[in-house]
Amino acid sequence: MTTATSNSPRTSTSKVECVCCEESFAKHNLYCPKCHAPAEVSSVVAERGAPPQFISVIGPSGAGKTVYLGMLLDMLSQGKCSLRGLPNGPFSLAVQQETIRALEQQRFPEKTPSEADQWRWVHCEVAPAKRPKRIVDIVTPDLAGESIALELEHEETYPVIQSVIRKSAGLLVLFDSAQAREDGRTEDIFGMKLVSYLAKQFRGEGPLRWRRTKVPIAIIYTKADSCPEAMEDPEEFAMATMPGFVQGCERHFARHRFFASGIVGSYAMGVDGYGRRQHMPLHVEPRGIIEPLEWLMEQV
Ligand SMILES: Nc1nc2c(ncn2[C@@H]2O[C@H](COP(=O)(O)OP(=O)(O)OP(=O)(O)O)[C@@H](O)[C@H]2O)c(=O)[nH]1
Ligand SMILES: [Mg+2]
Repeated sequence: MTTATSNSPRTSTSKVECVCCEESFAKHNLYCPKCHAPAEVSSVVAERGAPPQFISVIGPSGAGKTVYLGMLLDMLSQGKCSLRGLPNGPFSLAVQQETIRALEQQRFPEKTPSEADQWRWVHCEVAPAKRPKRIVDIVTPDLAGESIALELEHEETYPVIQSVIRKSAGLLVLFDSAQAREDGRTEDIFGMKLVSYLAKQFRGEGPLRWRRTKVPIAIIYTKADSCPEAMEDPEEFAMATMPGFVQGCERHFARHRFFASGIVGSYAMGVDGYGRRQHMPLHVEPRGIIEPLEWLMEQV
């Protein structure tokens, strides 16, 4: 994709280069001392020797990032769709494993903790089924929505979020469709903050800063299994519920497209151990999961 500029991170016997911020640090560290990305991810990427593409999965807390990413990885690894994917490194299986295990038990995975050292990372080799040699190495952490919100308010609260976004060759931005329908104003404000943050990360300095970035951005309305209007026409849904965000995308992103996804075929209402009402997914029926990534990969 257009903006992934760096080469694959290098390792020497005693040092490794951070896959996110390119800081060189001693191998015995667990995390990059500058941006706190896990050293294991940098080592595995370096061993592959292929330059990775970052695809960031971002959105507010509860947008469905963990569920989407877990389901996407599971579908890629099953090899039944138009894209194929193989995870690299045992750490890459954690998000998929947790999501699928939870869904099998008719529940959803836990909320992602806000501490950066708790985030699960994924390094996955993805290629179109029809062009298996056209491999793209995708790297992404499963970020916590609360941490993204804090980073939008106070830049560099989470240096790793900034590093990952700056390095990204494509973005998957998720919003909860039911939330957008019921409280579009709140989602729109988050969306506008996000667009201006992203625009700043990609714009750079200098006289051409008014130009739109070419980094492709796929906007996904999740949970559209319970919001048919989002599934029917995601772009029109976005304009009706989040007009400020749509304008921001048009102003700053030359390549953006709206999608809708959902993984639930049917669900029941249950009560958890704390007495809280919870959705229980009885039947999993993924829709619209692969298409956004497929579109992003076509922009490479
Ligand atoms: N109906 C339906 N509900 C979903 C779907 N995906 C997620 N949910 C619901 O949304 C909740 C939040 O999903 P997560 O994937 O944990 O959200 P997240 O964006 O990772 O949230 P943080 O970890 O807090 O950033 C889940 O617990 C489910 O209740 C979906 O496809 N359909
Ligand atoms: Mg999560």
